Amino acid sequence: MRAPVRLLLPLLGVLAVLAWAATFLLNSMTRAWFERDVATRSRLAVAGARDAFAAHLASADRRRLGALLDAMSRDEHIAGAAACAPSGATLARTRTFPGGLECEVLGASVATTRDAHFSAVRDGRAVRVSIVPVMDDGDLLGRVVLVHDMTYAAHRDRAVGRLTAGMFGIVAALAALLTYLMQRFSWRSWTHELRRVLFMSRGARPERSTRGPFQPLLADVHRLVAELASDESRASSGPWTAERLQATLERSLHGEGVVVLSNREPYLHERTADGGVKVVRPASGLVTALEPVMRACSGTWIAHGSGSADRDAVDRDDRVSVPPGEDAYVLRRVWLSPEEEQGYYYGFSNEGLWPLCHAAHVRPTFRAADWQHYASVNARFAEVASREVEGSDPIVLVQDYHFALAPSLIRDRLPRATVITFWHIPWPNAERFGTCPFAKELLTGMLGSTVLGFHTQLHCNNFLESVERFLEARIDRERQAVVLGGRETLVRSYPISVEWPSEVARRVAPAADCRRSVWAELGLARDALLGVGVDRLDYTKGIVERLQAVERLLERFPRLRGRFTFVQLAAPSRSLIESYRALEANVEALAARINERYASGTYRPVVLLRANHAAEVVFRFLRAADVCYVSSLDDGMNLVAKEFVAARDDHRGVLVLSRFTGAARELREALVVNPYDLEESSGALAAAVRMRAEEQAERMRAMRASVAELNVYHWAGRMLTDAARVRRDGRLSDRLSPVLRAASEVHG
Ligand code: ADQ
Repeated sequence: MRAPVRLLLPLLGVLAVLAWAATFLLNSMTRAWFERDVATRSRLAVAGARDAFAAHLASADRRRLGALLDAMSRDEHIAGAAACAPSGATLARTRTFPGGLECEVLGASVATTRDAHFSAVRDGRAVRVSIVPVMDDGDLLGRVVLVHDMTYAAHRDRAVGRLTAGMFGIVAALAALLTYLMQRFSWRSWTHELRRVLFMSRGARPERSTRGPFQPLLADVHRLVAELASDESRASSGPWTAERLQATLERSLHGEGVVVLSNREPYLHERTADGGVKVVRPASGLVTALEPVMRACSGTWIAHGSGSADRDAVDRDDRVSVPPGEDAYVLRRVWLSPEEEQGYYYGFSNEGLWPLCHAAHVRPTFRAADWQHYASVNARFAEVASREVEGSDPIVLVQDYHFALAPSLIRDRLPRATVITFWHIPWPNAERFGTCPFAKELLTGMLGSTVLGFHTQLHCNNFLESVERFLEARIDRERQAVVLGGRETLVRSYPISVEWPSEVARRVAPAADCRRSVWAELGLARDALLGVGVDRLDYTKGIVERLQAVERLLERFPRLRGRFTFVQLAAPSRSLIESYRALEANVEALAARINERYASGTYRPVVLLRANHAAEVVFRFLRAADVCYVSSLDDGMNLVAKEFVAARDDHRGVLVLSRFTGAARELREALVVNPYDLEESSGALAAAVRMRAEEQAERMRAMRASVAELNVYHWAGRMLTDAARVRRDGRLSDRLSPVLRAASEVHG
């Protein structure tokens, strides 16, 4: 055997031992992090609902304890939860609570007043059990048992194992390559090369200034392992805030500013009657959600300039810094001709895609001419986006159904871009989607994205089903990804939300003051009861059904006549479209009919305030209300429901919420109704105005805890973190492929 080959075998042995040791070490470290994280999260979860637990444990109220535990175990990592009496008896537990861990069985572990944590295996799954006592002035009221599903930790362990094995493979390949080089060169130069590679991979300086061909690769692997570890620890470190989002962007995405693409702009400059200019925030869920994210991340927001004074406000490059006075990011306006706006916005987007995606009984209209405009406007925005970015691998956030084609157009121009697309409205089932003559083009366009997000898993499933039906693409259900033409798109659910803590809520007066001023403004009697609705005038929002429920309420409960008033804040929307004009007329006629039936003296049961109100006005009404009714017939999420919760820091007010909203999946403590069922919805309104203050507070606390945790920074943070992971994997394989190619060429 020649000397180099003789040396190679022991070297491979040493590398194998090193790889095993590294895997073992990394696994022990990450395992310890996960366990610490689980303990902290358990303590925080119980502390967050401490008051409610204390009350229900004290009264041994099994039903309410059950509801609280159900709310807690909505966290995807919690496999089950139980509440134990101080005696060790089980008071309540979730349906999914694994057998064999009941309070009676835990026995000795629950004997102290300190929290305890241990690992176990249940039903073949690794779990971590946390037992957290609930104390009151030194007295033990009971304990909460949380069983965490640790399968994800096992996945991470395997990932670390794979990464280490990958490193071993790479180093082994390098060793083989070096063997070959040694055959060609001298023993001395071989050992020199080996020393250089190994030393440099550990960060030591090379003997000479030349960089070995493998040094950047090994340095990358080291950096990626470090990033993986730091990402994991960050991912589980406390609530999402603007600061944490910024930090994620900086560390995981190296501080690259993001470029956002949307139709609606966050600020419009509008000319006023007296010749001045005012800045307006449009009534749009997309803007509500994305604006605080952009303030945190900075970058450029590209949107259609639709305000009457928009052109006067921009510089030579059609840019203006916003928010006015704060200059946190740049708004880049794109101008459209009236024909383009008609075809792309009113036509294909809002007469085609909007009714196609919402089950609200308005027939979609697809015109070939509208499609042409839609395609050309998408191409224009994609071109502007590729000019606005910095570098060749930017992060572009494409927003909503106006830009289904943009992701692949951006990818054609910038193959290394990370394109995150979010679809803010529902995705219909494949059958329904197939009625669109441009189904294939839309799907192919969207699959230019790196990450594609919807509000709910149901919408993701519908999308995957549509891809399966209409495209020749591979669907990887385990990774929730689609592979088309060798490119992968992750398809995940990211439930959108509002900023928390809410800046607007901070600026608005306390609830009692809001109530006083709204009462005065509407001329309400002292004992009046107030219901509120806030929407764009859109047929998907169920405003007709809402007013019908108010009418039915007054029919069924005569004592509420003269007392119950429903105020509807309604922003005119898409008024150039016939179905929207018909809706406005319907809503007005219905309000007039109810008022005619039940008005008396100064009392009017329905008040319509038709305007795009300032956010502070919206919050003032939400804070003043006894009940907020969100009655959408189909709604991706619905942010008004979450704004109502954010506004109610007084823990009062009841949310009546349509079960056809994405929000109903999170806000379980709302009174959830079918808005088509007027008996059910009017009954829920009656129950809402009669609800005891303690029950209101209890429900509101639970909803506030949920919105606080799953806030808009959580939404954006999860998407960016997923994108960062894909980006990192891509960079690693970019770095690996030339080296592996070189190695195989050398061997070949
Ligand atoms: P939208 O259909 O616009 O959003 P929504 O989520 O309810 O609906 O948000 C509306 C926003 O506009 C809220 O911030 C609300 O306060 C504001 N608004 C409504 N009426 C107003 C009025 N009269 N005056 C002033 N402001 C008003 C789309 C999808 C939703 C999804 C969001 C975000 O249809 O399902 O929740 O995007 O993804």
